[in-house]
Amino acid sequence: MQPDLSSGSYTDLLAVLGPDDVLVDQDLRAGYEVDWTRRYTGTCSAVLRPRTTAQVAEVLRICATHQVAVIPQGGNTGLVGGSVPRAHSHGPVVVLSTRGLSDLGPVDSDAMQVTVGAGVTLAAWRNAARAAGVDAPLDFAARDSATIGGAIATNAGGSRVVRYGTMRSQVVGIEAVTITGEIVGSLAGLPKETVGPHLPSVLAGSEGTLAVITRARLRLVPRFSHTITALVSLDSLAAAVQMLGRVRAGLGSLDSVELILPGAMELVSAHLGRRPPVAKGSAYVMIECADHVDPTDDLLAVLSTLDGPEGGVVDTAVTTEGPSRDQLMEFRDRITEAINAAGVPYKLDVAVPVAGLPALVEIAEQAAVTYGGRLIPFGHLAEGNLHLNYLEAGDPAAIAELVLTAVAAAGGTISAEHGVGVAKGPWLRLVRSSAELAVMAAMRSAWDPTGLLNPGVLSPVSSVAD
Ligand code: FAD
Ligand code: 2HG
Ligand code: ZN
Repeated sequence: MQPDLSSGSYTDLLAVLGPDDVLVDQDLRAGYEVDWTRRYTGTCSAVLRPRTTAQVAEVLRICATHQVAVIPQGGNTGLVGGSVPRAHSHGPVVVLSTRGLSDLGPVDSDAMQVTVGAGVTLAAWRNAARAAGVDAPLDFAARDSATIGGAIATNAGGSRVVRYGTMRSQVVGIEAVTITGEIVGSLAGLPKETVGPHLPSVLAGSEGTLAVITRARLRLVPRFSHTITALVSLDSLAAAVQMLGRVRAGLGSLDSVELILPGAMELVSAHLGRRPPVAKGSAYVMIECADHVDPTDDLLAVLSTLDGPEGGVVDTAVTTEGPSRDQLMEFRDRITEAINAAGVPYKLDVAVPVAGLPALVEIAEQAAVTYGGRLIPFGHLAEGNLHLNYLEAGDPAAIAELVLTAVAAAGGTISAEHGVGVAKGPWLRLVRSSAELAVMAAMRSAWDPTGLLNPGVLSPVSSVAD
């Protein structure tokens, strides 16, 4: 149970937001207090729902004055426990929901940019872009709930990173509010600006520990009229890695290269009640190409070079736009949903240089055998990014220690796109030296000297049980 807000802070917050946007009743707070996976939960003293940047500034000023900890929350689809209250904390804590910051500006077709509120969803960003004949460069399955602020704060990735990079690369301007209520940043949208550290880059991946992001100026990309999707089954993961080089070199229209390993394919097939349209393999790769001219022949030409025992291709299914493509894509898009339907997962989101993927999957399987759990592996092949989900994990900390140590030894990262949150804190030491951790801590205290913004997140002392 969290301590109540002091009467002074409560009265001040009510004066800024009004009673409908200061939620203290347990029933109203409940949905903000548990994460999407149901693994991370805690209680807060109140949920605050500002609708403007000025309100965010006022709210943060009040929290700083009364020493109230603040957990920024967007769509609450984060997978590392960073957007919900901790089970244990000292002093009052509020969740600051940014969903009310939902202004969507006009698409600037000349600059190929748009300014959006932090609470705008990825789907709304994409729909606005498409209505203007262009597109959003980032996409993933949580698109209807995940927000722009959350995507920047986690430096989210998704399926189009091979073509356009992570969220960090999409932000050409940012507005944010510091814990003392100062509004910082610029929304001018200058793709080139070299005047010291680049604020959008500083805040990308900061997970709500430096400032609350309120608006962003985002890059847009061409909307292609032709899309083709292929699902390829292969006889080994090594063959999938080998295929990656060929498709990257041979396909200028390459939009995504996603990986599904058999444990994940079996689970999602059962969840969808449909078998995949290709023969069984030891690895499945979903390739998407998009272009202004039909890329089908290019894709088929590259795939034909992989036929035969050397290429390791077992079977291929190809589809263009329409219901059959949507159905094919569900085998990748709905894996996370299928996992959640089967239980409360323990998730590791890691990346290694692509050649190290087969060895890593073996270690991940070994961890399941040794410490208990059913491994559901899939991910983003081009970035060597594996999502290792463990259902009924016996000893999550031991699984993490084994897998993350191997990841670090292979030159990889303990978080590719989901962030550190409270889930990965104890393993930061594997990929950041003490000098680097000291610089991170100094930077954090420069922004937030009394440690009120998202305490416990991105911290080497947080733990899985937090
Ligand atoms: P939240 O979950 O609310 O918050 C995430 C973190 O950002 C927290 O630390 C929070 O404090 C901070 N934060 C949120 N808003 C702000 C703000 N305005 N200012 C400062 N800090 C803030 N992620 C990927 O990268 N790639 C994927 O392919 C992907 N697929 C997913 C599929 C599903 C089905 C689900 C449920 C999740 C998936 N995710 C994926 C994870 C998640 O959607 C992303 O991390 C997303 O960026 C989180 O956005 P959010 O608005 O839900 O943020
Ligand atoms: C994806 O790539 C997401 O689908 C979610 O990053 C990964 O559920 C997961 O582990
Ligand atoms: Zn992912």
